Amino acid sequence: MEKATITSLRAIEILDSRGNPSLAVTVKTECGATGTAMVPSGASTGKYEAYEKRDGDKERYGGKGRLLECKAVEGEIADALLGMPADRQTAIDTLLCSLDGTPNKSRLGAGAILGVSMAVARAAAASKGVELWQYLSAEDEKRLPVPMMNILNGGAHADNPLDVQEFMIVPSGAHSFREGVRMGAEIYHALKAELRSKGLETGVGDEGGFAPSVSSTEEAIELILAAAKRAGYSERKFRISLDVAASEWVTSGGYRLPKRGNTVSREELCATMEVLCKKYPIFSIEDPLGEDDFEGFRKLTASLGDKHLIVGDDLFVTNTERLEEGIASLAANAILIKPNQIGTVSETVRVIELAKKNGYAFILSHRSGETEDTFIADFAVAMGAPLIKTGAPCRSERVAKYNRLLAIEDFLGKDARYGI
Ligand code: 2PG
Ligand code: MG
Repeated sequence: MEKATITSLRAIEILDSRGNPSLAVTVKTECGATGTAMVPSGASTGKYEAYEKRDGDKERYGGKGRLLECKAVEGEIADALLGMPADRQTAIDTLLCSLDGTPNKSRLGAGAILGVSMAVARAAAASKGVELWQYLSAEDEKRLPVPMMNILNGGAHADNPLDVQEFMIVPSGAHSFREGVRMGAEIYHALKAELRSKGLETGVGDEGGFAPSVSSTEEAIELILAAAKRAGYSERKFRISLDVAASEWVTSGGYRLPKRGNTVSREELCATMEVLCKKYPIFSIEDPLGEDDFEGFRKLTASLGDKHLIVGDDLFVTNTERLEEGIASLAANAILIKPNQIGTVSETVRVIELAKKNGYAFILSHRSGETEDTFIADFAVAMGAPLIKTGAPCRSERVAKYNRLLAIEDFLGKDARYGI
């Protein structure tokens, strides 16, 4: 038997950062190497995402248990994978997809499949005695992604009156990842002081950003600008990114802002984005329109795309077919990458390759329901990702990814490149 031959698969139900069940999968190989992976979970999920299978047993975790997925890992999946070499990632991921047999991984569950796929990669790296980012590495140049830190939360991630889901600080003018992290953290703390000085709340939302009782997008941006100033950073040093998560707003008559309650048309929404980009140092806008509105994305990309990233998250759901549709229709110029939207490591790599080939920027991303797993940090470096969004510099499930990247940067020393 080869060193990397898979000898056991184990899955246990664990908790994510919202206290909902997730699962941790552990793969062991012949040489004694192990790899464990934990899967995340979204709140503002796209309707074309791979299917996250929950038990539906109301007696346990209100129906959100993951025992069926754990059973699938230790049963059907283990039967198929035991004896296979863990370092054949593509073959294993293809096998997982065909074993499931559905287009959205709904039979075995995307959590089970992704958990196995990531744990296999980790076990293979361990069996070779290398780090995960080294094992998955697709680029010679070693690049640390620019962090997009979500320091002010709204939408489905907070109970405040803000309809826009995420307000991120992007330390684009930093010279290294660690300097970028420092800038983000300093602005985060200055934002806390700014909120206090205005008598606003400083409790945090699901991704660690503050969730004050403000309702207007402009007011939220002004607070961040004031915080950056308070922290001593000029506008040359940073930019601001938004995730509108507008799929959450779609109604038959246009877009209904769920918290404010008013309905706007696609054209009005586009006009609002154009005004924001004129007025503020906006770097990117994610999901400014709904997940089926390719035409709206095309229009906005035509008007803003030369200076801004228009990012498809729910629009593309890390899916090559949907990205191909976007490329053909000139919709968006960047894609958010979330491995659990598609369900295997190899499929995620394929969509990144497609993005690179077609000049789309790509951003590695966490989910709002996370664990301490740091797979996406290693993956970002391995893929040469220019950007990563993984929440505020607050809450350990967010900070774990930033801390992992700090360690990788330290390891790389002067070989580490940083910048968009
Ligand atoms: C998003 C994500 C992550 P969720 O919309 O980009 O920030 O949120 O995981 O809830 O889909
Ligand atoms: Mg999003």
